[in-house]
Amino acid sequence: MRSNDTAAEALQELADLIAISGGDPYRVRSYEKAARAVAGWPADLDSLDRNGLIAIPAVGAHTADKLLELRKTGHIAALEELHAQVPAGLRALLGIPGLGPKRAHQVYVELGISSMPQLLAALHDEQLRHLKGWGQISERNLARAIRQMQEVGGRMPLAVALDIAEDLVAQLAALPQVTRIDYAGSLRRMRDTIGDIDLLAAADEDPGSVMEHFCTMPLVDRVLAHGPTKSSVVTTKGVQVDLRVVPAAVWGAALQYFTGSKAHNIRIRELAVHAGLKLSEYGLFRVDDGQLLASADEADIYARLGLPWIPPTLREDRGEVEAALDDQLPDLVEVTDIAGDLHMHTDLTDGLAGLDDMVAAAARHGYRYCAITDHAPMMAMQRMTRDKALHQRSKLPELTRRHGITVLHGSELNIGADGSLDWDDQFLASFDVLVASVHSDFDQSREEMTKRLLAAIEHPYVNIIGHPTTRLLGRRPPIDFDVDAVFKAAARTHTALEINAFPDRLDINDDLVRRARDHGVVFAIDTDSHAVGHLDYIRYGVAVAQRGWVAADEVINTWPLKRLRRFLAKRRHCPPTH
Ligand code: DGT
Ligand code: CA
Ligand code: CA
Ligand code: ZN
Repeated sequence: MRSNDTAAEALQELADLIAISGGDPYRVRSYEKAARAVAGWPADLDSLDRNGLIAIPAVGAHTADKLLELRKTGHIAALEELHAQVPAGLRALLGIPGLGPKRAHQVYVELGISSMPQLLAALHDEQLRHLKGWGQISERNLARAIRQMQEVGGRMPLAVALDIAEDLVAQLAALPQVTRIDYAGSLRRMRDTIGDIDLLAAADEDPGSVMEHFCTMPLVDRVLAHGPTKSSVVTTKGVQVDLRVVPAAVWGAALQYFTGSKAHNIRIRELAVHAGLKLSEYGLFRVDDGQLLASADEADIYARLGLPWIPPTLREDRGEVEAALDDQLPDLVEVTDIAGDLHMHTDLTDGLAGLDDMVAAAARHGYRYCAITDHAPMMAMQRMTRDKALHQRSKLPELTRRHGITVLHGSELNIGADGSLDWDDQFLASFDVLVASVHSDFDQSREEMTKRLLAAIEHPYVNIIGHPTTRLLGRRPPIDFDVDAVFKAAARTHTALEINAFPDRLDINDDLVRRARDHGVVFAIDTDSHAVGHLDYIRYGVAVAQRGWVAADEVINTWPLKRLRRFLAKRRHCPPTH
């Protein structure tokens, strides 16, 4: 983990614990802001001296000293003190949307609740509605929020699992006995949430020592099983990791087997059986004489079954085996196909980095273009104005020259409860690109929500619908709307749907992407970056697109600038009819 992430986590925890213990809200906010700033800061924190730390926005002298203390001693004394005061289970309750630190403090002080089971019991007994400032509605909302959290179960977001897995893979790869190492399972298939992490290593000499090393790594909290070829551990963060060690000669068969999905493997094994073959994690064998046909290389196994290699992101038994048999596998979009990011924020609204830094970062990614899409005024907390937008626009030509990347001027509009948008149509027409998103009134009826989205899609100046379902993994369910009606309208009006790559959004998800494709919708894979480092999230958006069978040509931000501009300008000449 980057030292910035560790530090941000400590600051956020400090903020949470001060809030729960009823401390100064000003201090809470300032630690929260500092946590976000540190996480998004491009330079490695460990490389900065005290002045360098203070130069980070929202980090003052006081916070800088805390960060230095953390670096020197490995902990922050003030945080340790709070740990001793606040029951461990209480902080976990903060993760429940709608509870928040104030109410967590209240339920702890007034009802003695400091864990999820206690909270569920209090909900069951209808105790919460009687607390000051609550009532039946708050109680019902809390119950609903908890149900939503439980639906995600113990699964973690893809990005969290990938960070841990890449760290472990790098550590194990350093062992001389390990000749190959990779992650398999749902992680290799890049599902949006991951149950547990499956690692596969090849080692011909002393595999036991690889296991020994794995089970005693510093980030291991508990060992669930420790065997000669398979071990399972739980990390200090509560994540289960399985490691299997196999001989290099069966690497391909084992990788194929442990990548899954189970449903895909069942289909593949059926094919084998029909051909008089037997497939297992040890290889592909002929049934009659037991002859081994393939095992070292994954692609060989598919080839021996008469199939092209099937990309892991497709292995869900959603038609990929039939498509492979017919030689009709899609030519999937790849990260290297992305020519620009069309959804980026700056510190003019709620981003952390300035305009120049964001554009420079997009240029460093090798993009040919990017769009700056700061929030529009309807989100009142963003304090956007027409003048600010125009001033921002005036700086773009110079940035385009300086960084050698075309900077489009956009905005992320808010789709109001009635489907209306920010600003007047004349002003809207002056932007290069407009993203429109739902940011409020999530609880509308299906009819209202459908009408609302259709209104935005029908608006001739709206190019992209941002994070269309507004879901937040484990925190907010998707909004409810008539998916087919919305996708049909998007296809007809040439309005792209966003595949938002931000790790806790991944919105729309793979199933919806697939369904939108069937309607002929085109997509924009965007990061919704609020900091320089967020541009790297593009890989998660591309993974969702691949899982939805999307080819590069169906993604508007793979297109050359000229074609993109034609798409964006398409309906600008016909004035809105409302
Ligand atoms: P997850 O961990 O819930 O996100 O999903 P997976 O797909 O990683 O599932 P996991 O960890 O239970 O197993 C990893 C892979 O191992 C799975 O994708 C396919 C393979 N596998 C595990 N159990 C079976 C089984 O009973 N039959 C078959 N064919 N494959 C299995
Ligand atoms: Ca797994
Ligand atoms: Ca597993
Ligand atoms: Zn948004």
